[in-house]
Amino acid sequence: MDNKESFLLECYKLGIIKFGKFTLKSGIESPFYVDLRPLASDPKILKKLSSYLLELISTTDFDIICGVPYAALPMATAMSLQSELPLIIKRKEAKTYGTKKLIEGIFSTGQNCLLVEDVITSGKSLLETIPEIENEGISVSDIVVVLDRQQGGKELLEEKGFKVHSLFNITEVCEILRNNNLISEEEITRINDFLTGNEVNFEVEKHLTYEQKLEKTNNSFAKKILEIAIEKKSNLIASADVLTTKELLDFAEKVGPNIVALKTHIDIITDFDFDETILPLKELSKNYNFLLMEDRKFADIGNTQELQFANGIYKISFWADLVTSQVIGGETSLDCFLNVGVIAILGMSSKGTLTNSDYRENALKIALSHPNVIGGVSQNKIPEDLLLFTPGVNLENSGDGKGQQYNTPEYVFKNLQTDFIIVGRGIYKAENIEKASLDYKIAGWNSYLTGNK
Ligand code: S5P
Repeated sequence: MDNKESFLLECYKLGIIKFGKFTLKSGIESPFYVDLRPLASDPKILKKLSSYLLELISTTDFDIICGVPYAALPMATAMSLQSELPLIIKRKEAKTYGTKKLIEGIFSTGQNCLLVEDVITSGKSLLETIPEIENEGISVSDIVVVLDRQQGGKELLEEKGFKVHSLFNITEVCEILRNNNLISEEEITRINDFLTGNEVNFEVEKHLTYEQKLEKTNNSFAKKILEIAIEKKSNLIASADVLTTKELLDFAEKVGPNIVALKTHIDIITDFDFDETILPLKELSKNYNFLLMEDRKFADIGNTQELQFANGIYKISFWADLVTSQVIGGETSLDCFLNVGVIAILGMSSKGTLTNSDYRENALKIALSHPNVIGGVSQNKIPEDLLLFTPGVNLENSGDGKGQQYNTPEYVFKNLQTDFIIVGRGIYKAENIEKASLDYKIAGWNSYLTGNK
């Protein structure tokens, strides 16, 4: 992924572009809406943006810099700080008292001003702004723009003799979002139709609710987790990546009321003892009504997996309601999992994972062909016949320095249409575990409700 692409993805996460049906200032209905103002609230992003914008031009060609109010003001300020081009400020309206100035700051006649704009649409607002600057004896030859909506504005200004340097256009943005599975084909079609002047079909695909999924499934483990979700108004799975039986049981007690399932890596419990660890855990799962999901990620031939599933000290088949399994062993490797809901690992959240789109597609075929598979773990959308479980969720961090990559609950429900979020350190490392689990429960549930409106 090149730097510009990953930069755009960082910006996208701040919610700068939305897809749906939006009425623009002109009254036109647009399938996307861009608002770059949130960029200014993230100083690191604003700094990077400023560097990218400055790369589009040669600063020595200009004497001063000015942002079109308001969205471009912080951008122009950041560019001024970085390039040392002096900033002038253009008011939206002239003051009605005092100096009645429209342009504030220090400038002199004949200076060449670099104009900064966030989004260019028809170009009309720039064509109104430029004469107001030129009236002060300042010349404008170049405009840098973060995003060109490709609605003729750039061409119009270029016809009038201005050089327009844009960092992204909407086609590039869609391409990057498509490569990262963040935009659907329908949304792309709507945008293309909009840009080429064709009629836009705004009908949106509806996602199935938990109730509808419950009605559709025949798998008893899928039914169970959906019933719990509906009853507890939760789609939260807490990952109990702790090291002792005491910690595990304490954790289960604290998060129990807020979760649909507790995910374990049972082989990291240093003092594991079936009676001491599993029996009380099972009791807690009954009392608080949550499932036990053993994240064993089986990855062997069917026969070995069968042995690993039922034997050894962990005897997973005796207590787990759900297990995760890789599908690397191929078609029949999942047949050994009986009386358990299988969650297939289709795509991983870690940086550089080998689960590329080819792998995911083949893994999905295997998952879909097995009635014991209730869903998949993935960072990408999957068909609604399977439940989607998404780890790599954290409200505070974007990574852990060890390859984990995080998204927010809002992001995964909106963009991946996930069904269940899996949260580990966001909860078990929190100072107040009960509160953290409640916060994630609420964030997950609200994001689900928003996505199903
Ligand atoms: O792709 C994956 C699949 C899984 S199951 N990425 C993951 O992080 N997981 C698991 O989810 C991982 O093994 C860990 O138990 C949990 C995420 O923990 P966190 O602390 O990063 O939230």
